[in-house]
Amino acid sequence: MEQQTITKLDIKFGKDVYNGLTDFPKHLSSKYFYDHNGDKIFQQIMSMPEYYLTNCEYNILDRNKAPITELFTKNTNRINLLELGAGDGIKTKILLEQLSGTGIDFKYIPIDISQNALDQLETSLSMEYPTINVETKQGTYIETLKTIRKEGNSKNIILFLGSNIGNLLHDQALQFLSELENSMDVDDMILLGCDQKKNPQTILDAYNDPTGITEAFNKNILKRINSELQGNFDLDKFLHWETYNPQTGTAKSYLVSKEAQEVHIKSIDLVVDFEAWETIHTEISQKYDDSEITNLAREAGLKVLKAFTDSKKYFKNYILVK
Ligand code: AVJ
Repeated sequence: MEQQTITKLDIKFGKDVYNGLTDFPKHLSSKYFYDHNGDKIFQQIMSMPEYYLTNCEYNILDRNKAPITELFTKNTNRINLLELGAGDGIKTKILLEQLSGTGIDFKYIPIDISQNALDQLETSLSMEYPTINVETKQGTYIETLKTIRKEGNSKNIILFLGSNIGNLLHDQALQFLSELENSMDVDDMILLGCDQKKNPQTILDAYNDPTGITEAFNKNILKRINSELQGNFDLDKFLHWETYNPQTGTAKSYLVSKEAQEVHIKSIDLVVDFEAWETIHTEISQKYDDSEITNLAREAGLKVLKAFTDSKKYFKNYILVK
């Protein structure tokens, strides 16, 4: 067998898995869904009819690209478009194309933890929009943001789309927005995509598709533990379970052990015992309303300048400023 090099990331993954599976109740972080396989499954999720989020945001950006980019380019002749967790960039391309038409001097700076995702994005952009100035940055969001120096009167626009903020607990979201605020000058802006509270059934359906794509996504974390940490999870012995609490707006994903079982994870030297029907909590997907976003922004030292939504008010994109 090929010699595997152990990277800093493997060590962090191992530690987090160890801590999560020895805690009570057990948990694992959704940030570990996204390896090459997880990225592919997430692409499938985005094209499922039940997963309304991507389409809604696409339509919001497409219908409002003129006023949005007008706000971006106000009082400046040069902008940096910084995107946190760029993914495939399909939604961002709407804004890039619109900005190209304005003749403003701009640079697109996608920031992602995955070099692979950035390489793919760079290739597709260079084919579709060869004249756009792109500079990819590999790293974690806040640390990378801090390294970006502005020149002259350039303005930073931070894109945080897709309701990715929903994966954070309230305190983490607040901390995150405060750190963004800290990196901003007066004219800088955030374009934040937030999934909204709605009929609870619509939300449950988005995270509970009958074809099992979301189940495979959730279980990908077990698959990664098996391949990267020498675990022996039997994926068929767990089921995917989704809950939504309409009072708090929190959707939660779990993996539920169908029977009492013992799992070995060799590289972190761990034996994990599961009772029958014991859970591993894997993800939260927070849903918001306007007053929650207004309060969250205010607590972080920001204010809502404008909000854009779709006809059903399923999803909103907020412009936040200092
Ligand atoms: C990428 C975090 C926005 O929470 O809706 C999709 C991930 N999880 N289906 C979400 C996800 C299950 C998604 N985000």
